[in-house]
Amino acid sequence: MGIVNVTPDSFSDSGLCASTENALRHATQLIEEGVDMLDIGGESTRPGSTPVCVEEELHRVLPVVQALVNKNIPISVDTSKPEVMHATIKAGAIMINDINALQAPGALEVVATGGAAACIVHMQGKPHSMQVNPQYSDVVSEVKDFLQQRIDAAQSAGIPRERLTIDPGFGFGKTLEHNLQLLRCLDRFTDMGVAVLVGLSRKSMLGEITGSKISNRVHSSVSAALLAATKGARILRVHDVKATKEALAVYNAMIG
Ligand code: 7PJ
Repeated sequence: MGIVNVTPDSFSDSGLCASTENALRHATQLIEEGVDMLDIGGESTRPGSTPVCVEEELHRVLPVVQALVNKNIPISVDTSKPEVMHATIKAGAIMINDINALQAPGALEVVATGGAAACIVHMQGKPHSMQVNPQYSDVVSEVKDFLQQRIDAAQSAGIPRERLTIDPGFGFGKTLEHNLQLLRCLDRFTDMGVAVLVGLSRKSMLGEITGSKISNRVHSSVSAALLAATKGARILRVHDVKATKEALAVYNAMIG
């Protein structure tokens, strides 16, 4: 899954994809690199970020989705807002990627009636303050319990299990040690009977390990993505599509 940010204050592109045109150019490049799916996001969720209103988010995301649906590439939309989910599913998006795990009133129903797939992400707290002092007594069990509750809620709302994906939410209200425990125990999530999606690309936990700033996190991102794949992750949310695909090609060749 290749990341396309349409946010002026986006986490890694710093405004590079601020316009529809730039976002489309970036999406086209990822398609050329062999991406399997694109994740379009109009609201930055980096630690400390502030939310945008529905109108602004739709203004950023919808034209990009509309332009990409004809390109024969599956489109996911990174949003927590039911209005944005509704409009983008109508425009042809096949998946909703929600760091708020479809907890907004109406979100489950919009995804269920729209026939879309969904990624349910764990987050402790909210983006503006989630990294202040994250605490767990047992991070793996707590994240797992939350995701199981959301799987149950989604199924009750009429979203079939086959359309669900779960994500432990690396960096979303977690210290480096929490993130490492989750990665170490990723097989406990792949055991839950729902595909696991992992987003580690260029995240600050990689910078904490290597000391590299965000523009120099390609190698650590590819390593982390590969480790997640070996532990059973089925979808990797990445910035560096070509590099990640090559790492996966080596792994796949090895395991035959
Ligand atoms: C994730 C995400 C992630 C899923 C972001 C960033 C921050 N969606 N959206 N998983 N991260 N499913 O890319 O660093 O980890 S935004």
